[in-house]
Amino acid sequence: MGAGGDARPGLHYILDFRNGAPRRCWLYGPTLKVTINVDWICSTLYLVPRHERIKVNIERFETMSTDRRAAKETSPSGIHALKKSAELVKVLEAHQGERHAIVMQDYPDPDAISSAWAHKLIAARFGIDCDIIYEGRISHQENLALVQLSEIALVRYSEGDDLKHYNATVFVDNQGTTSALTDRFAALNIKPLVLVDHHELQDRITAEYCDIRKIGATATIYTEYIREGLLELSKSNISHVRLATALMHGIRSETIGLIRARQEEFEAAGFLTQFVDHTLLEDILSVKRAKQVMDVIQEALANREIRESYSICGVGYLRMEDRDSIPQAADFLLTEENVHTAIVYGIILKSDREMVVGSMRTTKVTLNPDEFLKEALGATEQGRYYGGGRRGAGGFEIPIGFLAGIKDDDMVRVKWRLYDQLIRSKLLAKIGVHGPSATARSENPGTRTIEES
Ligand SMILES: [Mn+2]
Repeated sequence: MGAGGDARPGLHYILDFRNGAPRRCWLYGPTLKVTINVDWICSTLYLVPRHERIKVNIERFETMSTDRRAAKETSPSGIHALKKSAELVKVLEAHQGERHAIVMQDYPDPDAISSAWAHKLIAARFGIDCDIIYEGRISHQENLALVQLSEIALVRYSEGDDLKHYNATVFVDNQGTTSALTDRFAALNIKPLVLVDHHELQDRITAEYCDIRKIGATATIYTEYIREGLLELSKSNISHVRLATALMHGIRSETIGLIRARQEEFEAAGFLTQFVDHTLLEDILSVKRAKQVMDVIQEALANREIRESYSICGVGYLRMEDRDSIPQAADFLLTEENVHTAIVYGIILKSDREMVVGSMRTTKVTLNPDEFLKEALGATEQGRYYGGGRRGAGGFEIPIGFLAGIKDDDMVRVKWRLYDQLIRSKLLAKIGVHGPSATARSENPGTRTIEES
């Protein structure tokens, strides 16, 4: 049984019906002579008895699903027509033989890494050669473990690398706002072809194929593509087992170990579990925190300010390698009783560039991190927001232009205090509290890291 890449008009599929609507559609083999078209399927499939499997010859590739959440696609009967994976097939088919760059955010997480990998394997079936590329750094220990244990080939861009040989870009788990590569590719006039993400719509780039959903993880979307036949996983294929493990890790890490998972994530995890290497997953998850991360968490704990159940902390200067300790510190602050939202930020030194980088985590269901950060921190003169997010999490990056590169100790301290107070007051204003709090705070955070760097 083949699927996905072989999906072409004139080939045959089995439709698996549940609740009267087809859930899955995959290639069966050219054995039937019946030719019907997709419109016929759309209009008559509801008459097919439940659980009945029929073989049909589809004139063009089209899949349908009841999983789809997009309200627009819901028919009056509550049955959704699934077109996204079929649409992706068409786009990939039209670009056979090309070379694509799968662009991840500068600090890729398991969701991005696993989704990028899934895309690479899917695209390979269409004769498309993909490199998974990022510009920043993989610093979170779990992510390093994921990449090393799963032997995922990633390309880390360094200044001067040639990007011209790519025909198009693919953005997964980001919409170009969190990757320095976005501008580099734009400058070379290399266009985004595919955009798959679960963050709020960012309006930065558009692509020929877009699938942006408010869902727990991008890995959930790619798992759905796989389930719909774009890649047939096999337990005996080591890279498939690793991919399934990575996707499971991606989904878990985006949903706090499935605690925040909704139906889509459970369905995806349920499907993946048959292929997952549980020992490998345990190895990835059992990685310990680095000392730097512990130090930043300590800093965050010591200096946090709790107002109206928001726990806010600036942790001072950090080396770029330790950037991932910011979200980890935010995760940690969120574990405190009566805290529903944690925001941690610091100044990252990246060669001679500096930026304030922050992470937000929330368990408050009515709080939209994307809106919160956009409203609290605003946008650049070009209208580009400093922050953004998705359900439960957000982040921001504020470049320090003119004030960057100051080496004098006193000035460095003044600069930190300035940014710390500025950001804090903007966040507090958004929360709706003003004035100083009783919480004691350090006047001199983070100088240890600048000495070390
Ligand atoms: Mn994600």
